[in-house]
Amino acid sequence: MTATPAPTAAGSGANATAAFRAGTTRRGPADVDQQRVSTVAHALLDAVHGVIRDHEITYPEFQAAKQWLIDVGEGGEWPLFLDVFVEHEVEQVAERTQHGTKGTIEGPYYLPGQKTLPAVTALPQRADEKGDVLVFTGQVRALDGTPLGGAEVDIWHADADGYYSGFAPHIPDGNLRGVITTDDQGRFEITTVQPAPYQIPTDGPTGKLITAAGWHPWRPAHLHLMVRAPGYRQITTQLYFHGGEWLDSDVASATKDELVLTPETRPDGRRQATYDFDLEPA
Ligand code: MBD
Ligand code: FE
Repeated sequence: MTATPAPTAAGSGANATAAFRAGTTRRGPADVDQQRVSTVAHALLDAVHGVIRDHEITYPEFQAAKQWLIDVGEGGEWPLFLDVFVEHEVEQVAERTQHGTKGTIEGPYYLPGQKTLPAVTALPQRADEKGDVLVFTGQVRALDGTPLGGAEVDIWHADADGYYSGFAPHIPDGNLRGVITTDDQGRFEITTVQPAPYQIPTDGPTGKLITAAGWHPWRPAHLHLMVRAPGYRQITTQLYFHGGEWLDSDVASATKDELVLTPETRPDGRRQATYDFDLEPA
């Protein structure tokens, strides 16, 4: 049987709700001090009230917004919506205190506990995995240049059709995901395939808002990474591709000039890209 891969929102954006719940321990506790809650909740409501006044929101519009909010929750798309339209601002605040390699948003499709792999490796992939071969090399080091052997490069990315394993039912679990340990010089060489741009599922409430507003639903092609070493602050980031479509208009507003790879085509036809990660002390 040849099924055309056509994951619906229920098969991707919605699954991110279960993945988010499972990740509670990884994220640490939020500040729930009463004064903090009161200040932030007031500021948020003030902002909403301001929009209503400034744009003279009508009753039908208010009720349509209420229905849409209900739909996002019932469709399990809060992680998708919030990571696309809000997370970048939280990350910008975090960035104020971060040195070394730039971070960017995690997004909704990280899954912990993937296969551990040696410094020179290929990511788990299907025998007939579609797409151009991409060899991603680099070095993990401290801010002072010390190579960090035994560091972890936790990588995940979409396939050549733009779908993520664990969130699209036709892809085997763990596909194009892995946790690489660097060699004693902090180096790694990961063979994988070039990911495609990612399209926000158009059949769910997030996609419906995007369509209703006449926006586009695309993220440029990207690799997701967490890079960690004991005693250093973990970096969560993404790497993009020079000349890639949507690089200048990411729907998730998560690109940064410092995070763009320029792959070279080797004589054997494979594309090779290099990026070094600089971690600051924890
Ligand atoms: C993605 O692949 C992604 O990286 C983000 C941030 C949001 C939705 C899908
Ligand atoms: Fe992504």
